[in-house]
Formats: sequence, structure tokens, C-alpha cells
Amino acid sequence: MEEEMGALPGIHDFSAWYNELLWRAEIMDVRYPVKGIYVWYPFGFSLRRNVYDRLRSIMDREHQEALFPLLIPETEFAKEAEHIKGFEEEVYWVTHGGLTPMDVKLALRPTSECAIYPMYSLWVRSHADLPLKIYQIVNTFRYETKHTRPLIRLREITSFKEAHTVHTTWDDAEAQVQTAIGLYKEFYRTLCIPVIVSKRPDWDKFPGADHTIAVDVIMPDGKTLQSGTVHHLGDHFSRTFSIQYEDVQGEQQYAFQTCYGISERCIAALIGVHGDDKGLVLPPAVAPVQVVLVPITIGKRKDEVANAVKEIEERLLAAGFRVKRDDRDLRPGAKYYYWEMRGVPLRLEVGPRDIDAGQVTAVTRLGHKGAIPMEGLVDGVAERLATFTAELEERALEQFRAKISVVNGIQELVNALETGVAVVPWCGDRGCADAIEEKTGASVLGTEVRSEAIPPVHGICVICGKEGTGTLVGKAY
Ligand code: 5CA
Ligand code: ZN
Repeated sequence: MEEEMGALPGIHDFSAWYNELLWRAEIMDVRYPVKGIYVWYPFGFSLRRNVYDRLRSIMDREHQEALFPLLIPETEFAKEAEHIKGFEEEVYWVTHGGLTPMDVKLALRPTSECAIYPMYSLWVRSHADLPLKIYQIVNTFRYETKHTRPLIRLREITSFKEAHTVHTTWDDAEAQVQTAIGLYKEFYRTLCIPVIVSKRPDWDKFPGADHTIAVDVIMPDGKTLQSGTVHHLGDHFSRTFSIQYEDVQGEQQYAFQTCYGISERCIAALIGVHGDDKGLVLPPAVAPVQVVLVPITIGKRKDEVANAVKEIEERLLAAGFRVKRDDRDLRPGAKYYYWEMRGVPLRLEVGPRDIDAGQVTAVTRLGHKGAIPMEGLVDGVAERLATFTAELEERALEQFRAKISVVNGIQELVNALETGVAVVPWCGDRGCADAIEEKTGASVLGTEVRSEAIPPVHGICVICGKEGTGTLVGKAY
């Protein structure tokens, strides 16, 4: 069986580990014959569904979900000059309907500003309509020229959650930016993933935005993964798409907007941050299987064990757990290997000796072994899963802290970047950022760094010696 395929590469060789794991754990199949476009296996899709259910429930508290078209006419796409300039090299165009050339060619949305805002122009009439907060979860297309990778850099992003809000003032939009960052932090907390929030430098902001705040995750190889962005759009788009409202005095005013997005990179982050040499490790909140039941059938008591396992399954299903009974004709060791690869938080083993003792043997994916008495089964499982979540969170935070250094000099910076990211004082000048990038091979990711693991940093710019503030530097995916 699977053991005969040879061991999974160690997670210290992250790229090899990641590529192997994706198909061994049946997350993504990369064999689809178009570069940068991949297929979700059922197991991966079930993980996606659990993760996006969480995201949806967070969004639904203060947004409405809607659905806008995939195709954007060139006439709309060309309206916002910076936006089109930022995306022109990444757009897929539909130029023909059958054999007939289009009068107006159609873009496959790389993101949906130009599909949504013509409609906002019709929907927004009065200050009473604002704020307007809508999101959608759709696929988007970007002709990425950098190295494509499953879940990380796709040409068809299959799971793009994008929110688009409209406000009466710049300050209201800024307040929404802060709210959105809070929502993303909450979302990543439910996945037990620590994040760093920072403000992208001007040259790296979203095309058409006033400013961009990003959420970065640190992967096992020390590289950062931008796992969400929040953009203050000012009134740039409202002016080009004519999104106006009548204020209390009866005057027409341009609205202020924000947008913010998360893609399936959140699942790459989940896989990377928690995984280990045996494969996936998943938080119970999103694990497709939370508890796997493995019958240990030695000798003659096979039926008795099978019945006990069925009873346990029924009790756990009735209590609302996602349970899988594995009664395939395989050795228990092969089953352990299989479910460990798939990140199942808790394994319950049931054999004749457990039945005699009125218990089940419980082993967590982090390797803790114990017994749960049959009469307290449901509570015992709930308790084990809660402890597991807390441990996972703790472990992720520890690894996160170990990958962040606060440094003051360029050589220290180079050293720190061997194992992770660094926060260094930088003056804000582009020239100094370029020099940092040239000397380190890493990127200046953002200022106004916010994270539980990083104190506020001030000092002199590592390049020019002028006054600087703490800036996140890292090698980015
Ligand atoms: N309209 C805005 C907000 S919805 C927007 O498109 N922002 S974005 O370009 O920054 O994309 C949002 C997030 O999607 C990024 O922060 C990143 O995490 C993710 N993302 C961007 N491009 C890709 C890609 N090619 N593959 C996977 N994820 C991507
Ligand atoms: Zn400087």
C-alpha cells in the first residue's frame, strides 16, 4: 500500500514535501493539462469547504453575499487607468464567440472591481444606501508569469473571496479597512495560524488603491506567503465608475471604497504552518475527518469489535463530530499512516482489550496517547480535540516566533533571513529599499508592522542612517 511508495520527504525540504503531500493526501491533482491550473480532489475540496464555511460565517456577520459575472467588457475594464495598467499583462481575453470576433472583447476577471462597480453606480443613490458591504466567492484568472504553484500562485484562482464596500467618507472607508484586518486576523486564528500585518510600500500596493495592508504568514522554509490583502481605494474608482450618493444636503458626492480578498492561499498556509514529516496536521475546526475509528481485530472477537466500533461511530456522529470508521481490510499500521497523512486530529483504536477495560485508546495527531472511558466518550473526545487545538496554536506560535528577528544592521539582516523574516529600521526611501533588496535578496514587505510577536521598532535606517521605523523584510512566495 502507501507505505511501499517510500517515505514523504521531510518538511525541512519544504518544496519537495509540499508537492508530494498535495497528491498523497489527495488535496490537489497537478496533472491537469494547463499550466497553473489544478484540480481539487474530493478530500481537498472537503477541506476547502470547511475552511470557506468559516470564512463565510465571519463575512456574513456584516456583509451580504452576491454573485457578479465572470466576463468584463474591455470598455469597463479600461476605465481606471492605474488598475488596467497593473493588470494588463495578466488578463485573459475572450476575443471570439465561436468563429465570430467580438465587437467588444471580454476579460476573464482577474479581480472584480470592473464587474461590480458599474452595478454599484446604479445601486448607490443616497447616503441612506451606505455603507454597502458585499462579498463573493468566485474563480478569477490571472496570467501569472512568476513560477506557478498549486494553491499559492495559480492562473485560475478557484476560491477568491473578495469583498467590496462603499462609504460616504474617506475615514469611514479607513475604519472598514481596520475592521477587515480584524476579520482576517480572526479567520486565521480559527485556523491556528499566526500572522503579521503590515502596510505595503507604495510601489507594491494594489493597482488603483490609496494604500494596501497585507496579512503575511511565515511558511516552514521561512518564506512569507501574502495570505490576504485589504485595500483603501479612496475615491479613485468611484470617480471613474461614477459611484455617487446624495448627501443630507441633497448634493451629489463621490463615494469612498475599500476591497479586500483572500484566496486558497489560506489553505496553503494551513498545510504549511501545521504540517510535519508524516503529512498534514489539521485543526479540528476544519479537518474533513476529526476522528478516525480503527478496529483492532485480532483473534476471534472480530464481530464484537466491529459492533463496538459501530456503536462508537453512532454516538460520535449523533454528537456532531466528523467521524470516519476505517474497516478496510488493511493492517492497522497502514491505516494509521493513511490518516496521519490526511491530518486527522484524533484516532480511536478499539480492540478486545479496550472492550474488556470499558474504554477506547485515543491517539492525537501530535502523538499523545491515552484512554477514554466508554461512558464518557463524547465528552472525552471533545476534551481531546479542544486540547489538541490549543496545542496546535501554541506550537504554531512558537515556530512563528522562532522565525522572526528584530535586527539593526545589514549583516544581522542577512543572517536573520537565512531562517525567516526580520524587522529592521528603514527610512521609507525607495532607494534604500532597493539597496536592502539587493544586499539581501529579500523584499521590503511592509511598514507599520503589527503582530503579537513583534514589539514596535524604531532606529536608524540600515542603509542611510536617517530616522527609520520597523519594516518587515522577507523572502516572499
Ligand atoms: N480586488 C482586490 C481585493 S479582493 C485584489 O484583487 N487584491 S489582490 O490582488 O491583492 O488579491 C487578493 C489576495 O489573493 C492576495 O493577497 C493573495 O493572497 C491572493 N492571490 C493573488 N494572486 C493570486 C494567485 N495568482 N494565486 C493565488 N492567490 C492569489
Ligand atoms: Zn534610508
